[in-house]
Amino acid sequence: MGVQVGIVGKPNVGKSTFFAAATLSPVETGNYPFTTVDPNKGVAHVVDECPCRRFGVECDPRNSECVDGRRFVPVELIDVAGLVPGAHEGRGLGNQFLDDLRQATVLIHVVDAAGATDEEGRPCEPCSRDPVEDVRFLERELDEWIAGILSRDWDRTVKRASLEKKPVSEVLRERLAGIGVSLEDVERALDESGVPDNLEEWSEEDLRRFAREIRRVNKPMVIAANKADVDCAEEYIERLKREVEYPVVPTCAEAELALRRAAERGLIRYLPGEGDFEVLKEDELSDRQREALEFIRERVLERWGSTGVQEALNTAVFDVAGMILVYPVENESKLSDSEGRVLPDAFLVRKGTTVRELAYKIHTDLGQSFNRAVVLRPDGSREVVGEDYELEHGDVVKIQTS
Ligand SMILES: Nc1nc2c(ncn2[C@@H]2O[C@H](COP(=O)(O)OP(=O)(O)OP(=O)(O)O)[C@@H](O)[C@H]2O)c(=O)[nH]1
Ligand SMILES: [Mg+2]
Repeated sequence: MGVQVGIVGKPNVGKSTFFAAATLSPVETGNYPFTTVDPNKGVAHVVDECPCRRFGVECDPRNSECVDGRRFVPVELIDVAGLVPGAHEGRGLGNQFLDDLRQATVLIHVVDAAGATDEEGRPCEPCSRDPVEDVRFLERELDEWIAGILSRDWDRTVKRASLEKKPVSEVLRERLAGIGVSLEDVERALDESGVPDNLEEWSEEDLRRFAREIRRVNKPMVIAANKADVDCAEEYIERLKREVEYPVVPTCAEAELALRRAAERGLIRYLPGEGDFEVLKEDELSDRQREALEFIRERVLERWGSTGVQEALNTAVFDVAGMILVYPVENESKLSDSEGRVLPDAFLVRKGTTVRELAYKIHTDLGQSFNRAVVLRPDGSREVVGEDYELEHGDVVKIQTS
């Protein structure tokens, strides 16, 4: 499965606006197939410099898009139902919210940096609700949810495990398999939480501490401080940056949506992530549209550098989830696949992935018959590497079979 990004937060903070903006195609046509299975699931993109620039070639992508030397690589985005306090006990759309999150690789927690919605997402006096509170509350809900999954039938599980002499990490992984927790996640969380080695000695408090670490390793998070166009946002964003352990990206989802829509209609030239746009059809703009665009330029782009939506996605996938992009090719000199498509695919893999693991991801046969690989450089040099070579972000690599 690919990378799944979950958009979470209390009601009314702008999750659906963020989702709508991020899933509007950033480019004219998508040339890879995708179908929307669910209204709240869609395809968004992370963006990086395309290697075509460094190599001075013209690319012909298949699983992604290249516009002006920027490579747009698809990821799955989920608009999760608004979370209210007590969700883990089933309040609001509680369980649906949590179910939606099970397979998420990383979360974008959208908060209202205008401070104009209370803890349940109801409108309140602007600048009166501290978004740091919302971060704490979401952490608590997630922790309770995970602790709840762990503690179901706890005594029986512990007894059985000790009879069967099953390793602790295996027992815990099985319990948490439904939320996509790996053995590696469990081992890291065991390490970080410092709980007893023997499950029979775990107190209620140990279980919670462990649940908290699982959340930190398995559902890492970036904060999208949304509604950054509103007056008191600046102050709240500073506060968030000081108080929380996650990256904080100021966003204005509404502006991103307006820009992408205008670009889609050919009214402006705008690429997601950029700090400005260019009006293409001045005479087709209504006065209201012109005003809205001016507002976006002054209040959002000039103030924050961009709308932040693209930056939030990139930060989530690259910095927080620790993914990198690599480009496998078959033909070394042309940097193409067997059909002659230049730099056809961008693969999102975890940092630390070896070149052999990449081969397996491309095709089981390729993994099995792997012999060595060649990392190609723009200056024409090539580095022959063995199966344990850990891929680096941006690597263009040819896999050789025996
Ligand atoms: N000022 C401002 N308002 C925004 C921004 N993004 C969204 N909004 C407004 O916030 C309100 C809520 O937006 P939604 O996207 O529906 O919020 P949500 O989080 O999906 O809400 P639920 O689905 O109820 O959980 C709408 O009135 C949006 O227009 C923004 O960047 N700036
Ligand atoms: Mg919504």
